[in-house]
Amino acid sequence: MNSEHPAARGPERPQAREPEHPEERGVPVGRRLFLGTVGLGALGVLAAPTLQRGMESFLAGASDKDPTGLTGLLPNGGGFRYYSVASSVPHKDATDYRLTVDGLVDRPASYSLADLEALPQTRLVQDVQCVTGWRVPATPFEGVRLSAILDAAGVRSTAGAIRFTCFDGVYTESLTLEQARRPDVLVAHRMQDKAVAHSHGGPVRLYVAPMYFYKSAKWLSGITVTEKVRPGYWEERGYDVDAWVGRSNGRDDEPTS
Ligand SMILES: Nc1nc2c(c(=O)[nH]1)N[C@H]1C(S)=C(S)[C@@H](COP(=O)(O)O)O[C@H]1N2
Ligand SMILES: [Mo]
Repeated sequence: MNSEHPAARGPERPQAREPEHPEERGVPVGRRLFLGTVGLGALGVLAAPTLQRGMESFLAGASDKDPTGLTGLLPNGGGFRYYSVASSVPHKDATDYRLTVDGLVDRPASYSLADLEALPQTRLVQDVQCVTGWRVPATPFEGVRLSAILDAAGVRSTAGAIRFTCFDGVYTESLTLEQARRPDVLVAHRMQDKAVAHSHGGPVRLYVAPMYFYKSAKWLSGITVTEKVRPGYWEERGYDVDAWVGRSNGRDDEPTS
């Protein structure tokens, strides 16, 4: 864990959750957090509320340190909020952007932006849902299916998962191989029918349509095929690895009972 980051500092540091209790499955999140609190005893009392506030307290921390007060307002356009766990991120463009593919593959590769643009393109339009509650309806993303990049690399039979790394130097994400091969998972270079802006993770970000937006790693620079899932940045801090919208520890819907 990197103690330089506001999210990793101080009494509000999100605590890792114990593995999910079986009886929590499928229960709406408010109820689930309550059950988790009871089930986990003293640890739960600390962990559940801090987990719930993890990303918000991170953002609050970022704006506290910003004398201009602009961080908290960073609109990122059309209902999006700007998230970065790194305080500054280098800018990359068509001249210096590279995406490397390595790990348990027969043909490691390095793609430029032009290489990615030359491959067959897929455009998806679905709602973006952040685990902290905000949603942006019907957002177009366009790029190369992750499955095509994996097929080109020749994934070995021992492989079971993907680890994603980012040129912010901090953020990581993960998917199982099965999830990564879904047709609604893209290596995206367009968002809202424009080139992905730097603030949105450009020139290339991951887009995992069926999952909470934290799975959609910005400033994507590495795809490593691994044997097992290695939990990503927010997952190490308690968020679900399987981040299906409405079926994981987010807040898609209020409890219905
Ligand atoms: N590299 C990187 N990717 C990231 C994040 C981050 O902090 N760093 N935050 C995630 C979260 S929690 C969200 S909601 C979205 C926000 O994307 P946006 O800034 O385009 O709104 O990016 C996701 N991908
Ligand atoms: Mo998020």
